[in-house]
Amino acid sequence: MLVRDVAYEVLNRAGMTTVFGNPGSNELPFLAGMPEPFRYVLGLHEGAVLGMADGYAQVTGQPVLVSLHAASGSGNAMGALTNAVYSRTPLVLLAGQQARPAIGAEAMLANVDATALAKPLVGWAGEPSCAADVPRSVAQAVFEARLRRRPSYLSVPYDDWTVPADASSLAVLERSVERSARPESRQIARLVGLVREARRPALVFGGDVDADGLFDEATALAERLGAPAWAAPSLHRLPFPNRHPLFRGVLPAGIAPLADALAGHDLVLVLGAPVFRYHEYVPGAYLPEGTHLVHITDDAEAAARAPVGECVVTDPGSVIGELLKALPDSTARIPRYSAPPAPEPGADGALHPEQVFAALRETQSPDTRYVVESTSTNKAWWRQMDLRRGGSYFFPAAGGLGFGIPGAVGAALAQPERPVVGVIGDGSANYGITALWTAAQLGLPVTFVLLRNGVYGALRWFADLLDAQSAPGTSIPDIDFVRIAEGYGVSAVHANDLDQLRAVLRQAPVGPRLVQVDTSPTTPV
Ligand code: TZD
Repeated sequence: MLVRDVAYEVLNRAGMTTVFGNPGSNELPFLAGMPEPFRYVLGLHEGAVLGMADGYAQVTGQPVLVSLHAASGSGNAMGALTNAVYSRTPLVLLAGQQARPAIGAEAMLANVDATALAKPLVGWAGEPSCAADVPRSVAQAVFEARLRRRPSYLSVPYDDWTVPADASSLAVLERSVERSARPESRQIARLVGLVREARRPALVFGGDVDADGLFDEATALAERLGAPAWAAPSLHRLPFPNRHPLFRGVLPAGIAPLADALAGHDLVLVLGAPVFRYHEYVPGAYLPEGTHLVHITDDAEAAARAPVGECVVTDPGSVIGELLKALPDSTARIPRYSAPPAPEPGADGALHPEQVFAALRETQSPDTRYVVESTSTNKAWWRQMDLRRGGSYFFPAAGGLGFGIPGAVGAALAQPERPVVGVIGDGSANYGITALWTAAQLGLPVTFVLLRNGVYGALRWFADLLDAQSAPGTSIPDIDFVRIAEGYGVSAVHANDLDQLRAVLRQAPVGPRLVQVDTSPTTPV
């Protein structure tokens, strides 16, 4: 056996047989030994490669290998990596390194100081000290990604892969590493006491709740308490049915408005989110007067850096389960799900984004996964959508554009049974556009709804907020996504009115398709 045979066996046993990559010379000796049942998904740019892997891993919940070309490929993936860090996606980035004897003299394609390159984004970065240590290092990268719920980075010199494996390195194949951290009974007792004593408790759920498959449990907890529920700010996955009568929406992402939203609640229980991922800087008190915040997360770093609150670092699912066991049913009657309002009308021959979203709600299966990267349409989106199933909503977790199209492709590849719709702004589309080609090559039945407003709408809104209206570079007229999509092999249509849009959306896609819609400007808040 060669070193690479052992490495592939490590990956195989970890269930990591779908590899996303873009190859270069340093990676060829590894890729040349790829055995059954591995499959290599080629992306044309590393940003798209990483975004596809992120979408895939978020849907499967398992680590995914990303093969990158040395420093340049890693660099191209870096923007997309910021999203994977904040969605806590367990990616393993494997970067091809020059041959060992050529690294020191910095031959072309030497990844100089490779372990520093992806820091501080990755949780762990390594380069094996010798070929014999490669299989163990691959296993370590996988375990690190899974245990930390954060991407890891491994640089491997290409001459290592074809060295005969050291017999002792086979021991790594028998390893398993699991974590189990349940809350202690005294911690549960304190929480139950706090909740029981609270006069007006409120719940805040984060993306981890959806990632951990706790969507229905979160709903059950809110109903049990009869307590209002918010989604944590800067949301990347929806943890709660958005038209549920107890749902109050996504918390605002400024310090002062977030505190205002929670006014009147003596206890706020935050589960599966940082406290908090703010965005626009609006200073103020972190919490309203008289509000006590309890934070439950398995993310020790998020716990340590939070500016406010009492935190228990443990598994949110266990806490929800224990609370459901301990708390009596609420006597409050839960009213019915609310109906969406009539959509806003468009202007100047363009549709309002609300009309587009209403058309999606009316025509798409309730099972649909939406991968959304349309930045000024946030308010319109939540006004019109009715999402009642876990795993229905994905957004770039660090706000780094380039996740939408690739993420939708990865999600569709991971679980073909659930339909996938990418809702993509005309600005956002350009950062991950090459993933259209991968979708076409794989024949994935993804629908991309391309909202063309001709501007970086969210930046116009931000410019108003920051009194920076004279900033250049926020207009992007004259991009024809129908022709671009067709160039990548994706069938595409320009829907000119609502009837045509609805008619197109009613047809089930056979392969990838793009629907370009001209939309009128709106604001995210
Ligand atoms: N580059 C990257 C990689 N990520 C970013 N977030 C930005 C630039 C800045 N940016 C935003 O934060 S929103 C936005 C940009 C350029 C505009 C996106 O335009 P869009 O959507 O057409 O997709 P809207 O609805 O017009 O805002």
